[in-house]
Amino acid sequence: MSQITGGHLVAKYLKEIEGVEAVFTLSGAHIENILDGLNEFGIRSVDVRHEQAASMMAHAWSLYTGKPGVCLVTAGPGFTNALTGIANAFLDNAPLVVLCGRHPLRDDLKGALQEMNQIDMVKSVVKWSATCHDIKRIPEYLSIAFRQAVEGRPGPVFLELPPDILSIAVDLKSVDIPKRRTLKTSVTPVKEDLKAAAKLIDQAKRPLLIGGSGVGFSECGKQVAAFAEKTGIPFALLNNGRGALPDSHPRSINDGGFTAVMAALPQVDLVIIVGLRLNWVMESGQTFPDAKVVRIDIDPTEIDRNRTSDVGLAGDAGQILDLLTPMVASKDRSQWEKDLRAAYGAFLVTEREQRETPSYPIHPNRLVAQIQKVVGEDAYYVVDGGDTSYYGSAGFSSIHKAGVTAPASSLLGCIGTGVPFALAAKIAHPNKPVILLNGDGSFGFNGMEFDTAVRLNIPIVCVVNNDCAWGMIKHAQEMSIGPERCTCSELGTRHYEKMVEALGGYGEFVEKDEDIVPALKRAIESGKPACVNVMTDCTAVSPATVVFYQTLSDF
Ligand SMILES: Cc1ncc(C[n+]2csc(CCOP(=O)(O)OP(=O)(O)O)c2C)c(N)n1
Repeated sequence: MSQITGGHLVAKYLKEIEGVEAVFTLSGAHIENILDGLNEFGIRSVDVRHEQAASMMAHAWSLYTGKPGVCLVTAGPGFTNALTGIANAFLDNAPLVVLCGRHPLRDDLKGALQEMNQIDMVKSVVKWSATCHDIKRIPEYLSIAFRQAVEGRPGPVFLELPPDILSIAVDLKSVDIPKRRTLKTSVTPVKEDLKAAAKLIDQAKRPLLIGGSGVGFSECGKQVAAFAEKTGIPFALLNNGRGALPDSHPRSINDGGFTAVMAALPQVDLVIIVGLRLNWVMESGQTFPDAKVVRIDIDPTEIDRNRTSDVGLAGDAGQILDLLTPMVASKDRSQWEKDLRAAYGAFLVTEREQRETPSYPIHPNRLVAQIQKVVGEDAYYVVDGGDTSYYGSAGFSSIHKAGVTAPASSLLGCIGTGVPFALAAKIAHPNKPVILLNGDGSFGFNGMEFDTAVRLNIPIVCVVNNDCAWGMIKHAQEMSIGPERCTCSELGTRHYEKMVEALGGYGEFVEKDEDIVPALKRAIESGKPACVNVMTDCTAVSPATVVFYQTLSDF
C-alpha cells in the first residue's frame, strides 16, 4: 500500500495535473507538509519576505505566463498579509489560486494559534472560497479551485487546508484524482448581433478599438491584428491587453499612451471595446456621449456597465473577433488615423522634448527615455508609483505581451506592486532584461524583497525615480490645500541603492543626466539584482495627477 500525506497530495496534484512550475510562498508550521511536498514533487518554491509579495507575484505570474499563479501562505497573519494582493488580483480579474493554512479543524473555537475566520474575510475579493475537510477530497477541491480561477471572467480563488488533513496519510489508491479540463467552455453571440456589430463597424468613419485585459487573457493578439488590418481601424491595448501586439504595430496608437486614447475619444463615432471595463479610468464612458458603442466581454454584466452599448457581444474576445472579422468590410481609414495621430501628437510636444533634452534636475520623462534607449524593446518593463506610473507607461515600449505593466494604475491603485511584479517577470522570462521603474515612496513597501532577489538570484534592475516625496499625493495637496500645507507627503533623500548593496545586490546613485546611461549599463552588467537610485525633479507633475485630483475633488 502506497501512503501519501495530505500536503504531498496537494503538491502531486499541482505538479501532475495542473503542471504548476512555481509556487510563491512564505513558510509557516501550518503549511509545512505542503512545502515538503513541493520539494518532493519538484515544484519550485519562491519564498519571499512578506506574504503581500507572494500574492502579488502569483498574480503577476498569470500575466507573464498565461497560467494561473499559485500562492501558498500560512494561517492568520500569513493570510492577512496576502489579502492586499488577493484584492488586487480580484479587481484585475487575474486567475490566482491561493492555498492557505488554517488552524486545525479539531481546535475550532478553542482559541487555537492563528485561529480566525479567514473565509468570511476573503469572500468579497475572491470568485470562490472553501475549506477542505477530508484528505481524500484534496484533489477534487484543487480541481474546482483551478476551474473557478480560469473559467469565464478569471479571478482569484481561496482554498483553506487545515493541518489535520495535511499531515495525516492515506492510501493513494483510495484517492480519486480528477483529470484536468483543457477546454474552456465557449459562449458565442447570436448571428443577428454579430451582423448588427458588423453593420455599425462598416458605417463608422472615425472608429477606434480599445482592448483591455480580456484581450490579454484570451491571448488574441493575432485576432486583433487581423481585424485592425482588414478594417484599417486604429487600436489601443491597455492593462493586461497591452503587448498582446507589439506597441510598434502600425495600427497601434500606444506611442501616444493614454493621451492618445483621451484625444481620440471625443472625436470617435464608434468605439469597439474589447475585454475592458468602462470604469473611472475610462471616465465611465462619458467622454464619447454621441459615439456608437460595440462591446465584447466575457462577462455579460459588463456590456452595459456605465454606458449602454448599441451592440453587446458576450464571450471570449478571440473567438468573437474570429467570427466578426470575415463579416466586416475591408476599408482604408488612413486619413482618420493620420488626423488622430496629429491630434495626440500636439499634446505630446512637451513630453517628447523632455525626453530628448538633458536636464538638471533630471526630468522623469528624460529618465524613462534614457532607460528605453539602453535597454530597448526586447525587454520587460514594470512601473510602480503615482506620477512614476504615468511616466513609465507612456514612455516605455516593448515587443512582448505584458512587456509594459503598471500594476499600480489598475483599479485597486495599489502602489508597492512593482518589486513583486518585476521578480515574477524575471522568473518567467529569465533571459530577458527586466527593468523596474519605481517611485521612491512605493519602493519602500516591498523593497525588502531585494533579499528574495539576491537569495534566489533573480537579477532585476530597479531604477528609483526619486523625487524625495510621495509625489502624486504631494502634488495633489499642492493643488487642493496649498503648497504650504502639504502633509505626510515628504520623504527626503534616501540611499535605497545602499540598502540593496547591503543585501548583496548592486547599487548606483545618480544625480546628473550624463550619468544615467553608464550607471544603468554597469547595473545590468553586474548580473546582480540592482538598484540605480536617480534623483529627479521634485516639481514635475504628471497629467495623471491632475486627473486623479479632479476625480477626487469634483463632488
Ligand atoms: C498601498 C497604497 N498606499 C497609499 C496609496 C496612496 N498613494 C497613491 S500615489 C502615492 C504616492 C506615490 O509616491 P511614489 O511612489 O514616490 O511615486 P511618485 O508619485 O512620486 O511618482 C500614494 C501614497 C496607494 N495608492 N496605495
